[in-house]
Amino acid sequence: MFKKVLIANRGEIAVRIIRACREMGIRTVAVYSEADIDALHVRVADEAICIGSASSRDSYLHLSNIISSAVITGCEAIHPGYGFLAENKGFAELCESCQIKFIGPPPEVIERMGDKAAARAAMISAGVPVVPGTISGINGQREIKELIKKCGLPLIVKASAGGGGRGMRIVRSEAELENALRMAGNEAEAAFGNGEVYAEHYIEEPRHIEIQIIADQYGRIVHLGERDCSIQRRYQKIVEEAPSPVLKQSKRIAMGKAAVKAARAIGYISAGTIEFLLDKDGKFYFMEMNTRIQVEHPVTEQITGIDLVKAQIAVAAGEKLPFSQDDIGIYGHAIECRINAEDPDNGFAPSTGVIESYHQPGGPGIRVDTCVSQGTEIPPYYDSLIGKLIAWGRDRNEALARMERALAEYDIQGIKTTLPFHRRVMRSEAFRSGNYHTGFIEKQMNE
Ligand code: MV4
Repeated sequence: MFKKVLIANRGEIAVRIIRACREMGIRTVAVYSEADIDALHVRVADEAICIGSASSRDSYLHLSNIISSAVITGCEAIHPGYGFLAENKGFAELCESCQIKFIGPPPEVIERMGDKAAARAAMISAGVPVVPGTISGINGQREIKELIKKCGLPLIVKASAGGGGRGMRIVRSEAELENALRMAGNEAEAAFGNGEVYAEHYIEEPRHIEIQIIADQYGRIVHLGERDCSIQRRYQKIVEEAPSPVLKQSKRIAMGKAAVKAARAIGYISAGTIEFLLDKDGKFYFMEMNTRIQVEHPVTEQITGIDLVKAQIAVAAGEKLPFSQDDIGIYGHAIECRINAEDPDNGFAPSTGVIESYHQPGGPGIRVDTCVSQGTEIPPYYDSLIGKLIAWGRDRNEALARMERALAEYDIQGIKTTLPFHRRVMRSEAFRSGNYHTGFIEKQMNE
């Protein structure tokens, strides 16, 4: 096992990873920007190194400063968390060339899944269901009629380098297609320096259901069930739950098998997530693969009892997965609310400043993963996620009741947060019934 690991991240996920390391007897090195000198991840790590000024580009995204910090402190591995360098192939390669283990999949796998058209092509070869559409990226001469025949209307044009909803265009009539291709291509070129786009049939009001997998170096790949992440706003997840309130056991098994097949086909190692769209007929299609630990991993941990971050570190250190598919059980139900420093009454605008008073919930079935407390200053430079509230219950009703109880206890003063919005979501008929889709927030929560 590693003796010392550097955590190339900040916020709640850095704290989460440091906790896993401590339980495993691994020493930790935090890195921080000048804006994070008083941050919790700096305080709870064994050592900490300042890597640059507040701007992410000069600190948490600064490859050489981070690598140098790992080298001079004698770290054998780097955990990138999510965001920042977690899906940066160049960073994973740099780690490898410095004989530092990158806690994540091989660089080629990061690259392949980062190209959404290439990922789609890989899934077709692997026999994993994808939405009808183009085989790979489309460039230059695009045959409009041919595309419509392949995809069917409505269709969606996506950027190969995109993901998470950036650079997409929905097309409802043949007349719109040419313009959409050009616009999406230009947008993608400007945003990613890569104008390649591809097209798929557009599935109306789908559910977003993703399967967590974990794979070791010896070919053992296990899935840990699904998370339903259909409660999103502008492609940002807000609430996640596991298991999905609508998935039948036979479908769960089929999606788990498809996810394992996908992971095996691309030589996946580490923790990863296969995202699927589920249509109204209950058919599922591969959408994207995320090659990192995700924000919403705790709901899976709560219902399986598996510590995903510890498992991820163990397989990176060359250990065999200590459990097989038959050992995985699903116990009860978990819901996660993302607590963002945003003002839901003002278009979810980021809210910065000092937390004047802070009281967090506890008690049966409640888990809070956070990096803030009374007196914490929320800087304007980074993601607005300040914590995650996770409720577990023996069934969905108990998890929901605990979540409502915990949301009522949670009190944060001094900045605006998404807490009031979550209280409304939990009260809504659509959420309570479990019968919601990815258009829920836009459709139902507009007062
Ligand atoms: C789709 C789709 C319907 N059909 N692809 C949005 C984010 C990006 N990861 C892909 N997205 C979608 N792709 C096809 N063929 C609908 C969405 C989509 C969506 C997906 C997941 C969660 C929320 C969403 C909200 C709007 C659209």
